[in-house]
Amino acid sequence: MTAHERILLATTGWNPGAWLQVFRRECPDRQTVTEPDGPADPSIRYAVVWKHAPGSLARLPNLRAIFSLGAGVDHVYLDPALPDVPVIRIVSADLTMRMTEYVVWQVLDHARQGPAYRAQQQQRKWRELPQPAAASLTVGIMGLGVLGTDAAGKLGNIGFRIAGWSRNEKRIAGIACHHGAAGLDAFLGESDIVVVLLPLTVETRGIIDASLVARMKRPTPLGGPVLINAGRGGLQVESDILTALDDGTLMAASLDVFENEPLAAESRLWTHPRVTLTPHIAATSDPARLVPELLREMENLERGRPVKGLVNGRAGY
Ligand code: NDP
Ligand code: OXD
Repeated sequence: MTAHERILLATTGWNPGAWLQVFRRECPDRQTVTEPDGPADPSIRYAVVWKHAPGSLARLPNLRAIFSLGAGVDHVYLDPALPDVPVIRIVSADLTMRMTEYVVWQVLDHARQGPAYRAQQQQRKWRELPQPAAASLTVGIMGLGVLGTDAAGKLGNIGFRIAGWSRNEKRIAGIACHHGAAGLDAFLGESDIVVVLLPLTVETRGIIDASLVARMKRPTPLGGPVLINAGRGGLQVESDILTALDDGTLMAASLDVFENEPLAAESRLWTHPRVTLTPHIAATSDPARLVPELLREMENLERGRPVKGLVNGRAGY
């Protein structure tokens, strides 16, 4: 990339300030801007985006690639006028470790009866609950990609049995792997805690619905199946999850992502006693850690070297 070629930072809902500061520090010889000089600005070489305005990249004549500021790219493909250039997502040890921390935190919280003990504490109730050992619980990971595989490994080290579900067939040591629609029931049937780390695509939208919850394992050592979703809110049907929690089909849920974000103040999920809710923070994208990696990916692209985060546009992830 030459000095007169520029990087466009296009975000909605995220303050671009911190990203801009790091781009300008790490890449002083090229300009990073938040607005192009008109819709057909010839100087824009790369767009780095989080929920960019649909259509805003369509006429940039020299755009070489679009970089997502997250691991997920569903927000990129919302643009019906997306230019036909490579889409590249974040694949980073920093982001991966953050997600693994979240998954291990939530799995251990459910495995150690955290929600029930917090409720007992509110009532000053001293009562010991059944405590299954990690080795007697199976954690099922939906989505055995970069994030799912790492979380699976760390949970396996703690002693949990691990099952996994992916689109394509896989063989991974220590994981009972299932794949495709045909493998879903077997996967659900052996998972005491289901962790969802799927991307949001046309195939996965709304996959966590009443039908899926009804097919989850029961009975389980925790009194019923537990759901943890840190993938995307569009994967879940929130009304079905609430019904399943109310009627006991689902024991408990940890949700980091929601159909509409921020979650509406009137949603019953906020106050449900068996829901643990976080505001889409499972794995935060940290500019200081990720900008140098993004710049390395740009350089790899320019030099014809392998690009870690290259997205399969047809699959949508
Ligand atoms: P990857 O692309 O590496 O992995 C995706 C996995 O999902 C793969 O194993 C893939 O299968 C599987 N998959 C995709 N479609 C299907 C399908 N139709 N049926 C079964 N399995 C399917 O993604 P990452 O692991 O990097 O990230 C996963 C998601 O996590 C992101 O897309 C993003 O939405 C979310 N995320 C959330 C964050 C948060 O803070 N809450 C932060 C970062 C990411 P296969 O291996 O066969 O291709
Ligand atoms: C991501 C996210 O996709 O933060 O990285 O959700």
